[in-house]
Amino acid sequence: MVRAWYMDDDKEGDQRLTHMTDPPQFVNLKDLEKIGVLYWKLDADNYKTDGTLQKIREERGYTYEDNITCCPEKLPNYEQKIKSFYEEHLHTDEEIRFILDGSGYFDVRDANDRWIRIEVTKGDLLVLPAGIYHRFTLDNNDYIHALRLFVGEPVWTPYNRPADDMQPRIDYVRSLQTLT
Ligand code: KMT
Ligand code: NI
Repeated sequence: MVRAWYMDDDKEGDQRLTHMTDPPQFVNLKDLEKIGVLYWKLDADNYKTDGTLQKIREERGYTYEDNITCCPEKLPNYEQKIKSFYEEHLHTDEEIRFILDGSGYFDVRDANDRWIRIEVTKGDLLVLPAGIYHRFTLDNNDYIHALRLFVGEPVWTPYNRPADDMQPRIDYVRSLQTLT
């Protein structure tokens, strides 16, 4: 089961720590859906043949896929990339990641602009909607291997906050009214 929780206010601390509040305030999948975040648990060892990812791909129009491995040896410009993943940003399209191995945290802003930390591990398929402010960090295991999916030709460009005047942001904020 994927876990998600509200983050504490420690902005200076190590980004790779959990940053849970005391006591923890967990967030469930329904609450994530209300901010447009989608989640599926798949079998990361059999997804190529069991048809589950294929079905989601067809339903959601994901035509592109590639791999990303985040560790110093495999990721070109590792330090710079890790830093930019953790800058608060949005994209003009969905960010879709299927975790094949390792782990990490996707942080997303809720409707009240509070950070929710989503812990992802092997078998988690996470979809962040276009226009949501978010960021990513590795955890203390320092390793994640994921499939990146996309509708059409991939555009990975991050638009760092503030990007409130961008149309995908405007559309996303409007969509919150119907989701919530
Ligand atoms: C991103 O865009 O933040 C990433 O691709 C992070 C690594 S994939 C889990
Ligand atoms: Ni992103």
